[in-house]
Amino acid sequence: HHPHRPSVGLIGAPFCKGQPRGGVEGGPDLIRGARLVERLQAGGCAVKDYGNLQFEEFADDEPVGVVKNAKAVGSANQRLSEAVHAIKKDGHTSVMLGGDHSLAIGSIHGHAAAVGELSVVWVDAHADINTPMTTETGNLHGQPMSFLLRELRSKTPTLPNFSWIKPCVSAKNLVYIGLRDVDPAEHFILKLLGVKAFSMTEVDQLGISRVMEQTCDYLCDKVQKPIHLSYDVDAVDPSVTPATGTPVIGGLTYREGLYVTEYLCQTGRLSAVDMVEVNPLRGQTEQEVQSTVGTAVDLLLGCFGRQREGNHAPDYQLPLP
Ligand code: 5AB
Ligand code: MN
Ligand code: MN
Ligand code: MN
Repeated sequence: HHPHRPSVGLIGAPFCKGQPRGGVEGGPDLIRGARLVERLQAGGCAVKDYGNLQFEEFADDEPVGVVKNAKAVGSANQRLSEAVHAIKKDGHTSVMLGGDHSLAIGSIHGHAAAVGELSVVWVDAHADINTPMTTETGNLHGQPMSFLLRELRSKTPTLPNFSWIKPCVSAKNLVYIGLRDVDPAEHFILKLLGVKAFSMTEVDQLGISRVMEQTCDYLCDKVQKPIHLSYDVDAVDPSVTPATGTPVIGGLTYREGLYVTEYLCQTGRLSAVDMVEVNPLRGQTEQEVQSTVGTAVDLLLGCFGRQREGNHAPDYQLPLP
């Protein structure tokens, strides 16, 4: 492989209990089936596939207030946290294939356990920062950031199987891109904590290049921390990624979505990536599923050095006549 390309440690998390719609557990194998590993390798990356995690089932996973499947989500994320921790200790850039976005709890927790302070770039139509007290749906895929932020520690009750979680992200090290469906309580929390957020309005105002410039100026200002990119495919417009659980009109174009990954790649600090919420059962047609999965793969290739201008190996030799 090319020495300047990172090695990728791939972990599949076929988990759906952070939300009510079946199918999202098919994400990891579907993304692998679109030849992710082969295409990363063709681009010069070394890839180690750690396979799919298996998760414990709970017969007695009663709602806690309105919050659903807490035991299953807590347990799955504890396993994922340990897996991502190990992948980082093995020296790879971690790639977690979801599964629903509640998995960001374990992925970010395990990443932070291995590297210490990190920056989080959260690309999503949604802020996923409801607490168990503010959630209206009870779905934990709308709450992961509330368990990870140090500033929200006193605002979140400890759910069953969540006691292992240590909040490990500071609000000043979090940037959102692509927001366009934020609940009132979430909007209050973003303002309360002063979280940096580029909603679709800012993407319209500034253009994606200045959004990324400002994202990195903001995060890079301080020490050069590793970056965790948590990419929800619903950040991209549903005309491009329709096969997802909570599509919202007015999203990033394919090109804007890809630009985010290309830009973060060239910082050289991308240390872990989540690709979540690909749900094959939410596509109306085979074409809708293929467009969603193909985009997810392209976004991951963008994270690992694929450029639209083209690429060639450092040792490329022009064939002679
Ligand atoms: B996703 C909503 N805010 O809390 C909630 O897809 C939607 O991981 C959450 O971003 C969407 O249920 C979760 C209404
Ligand atoms: Mn090579
Ligand atoms: Mn999300
Ligand atoms: Mn979302």
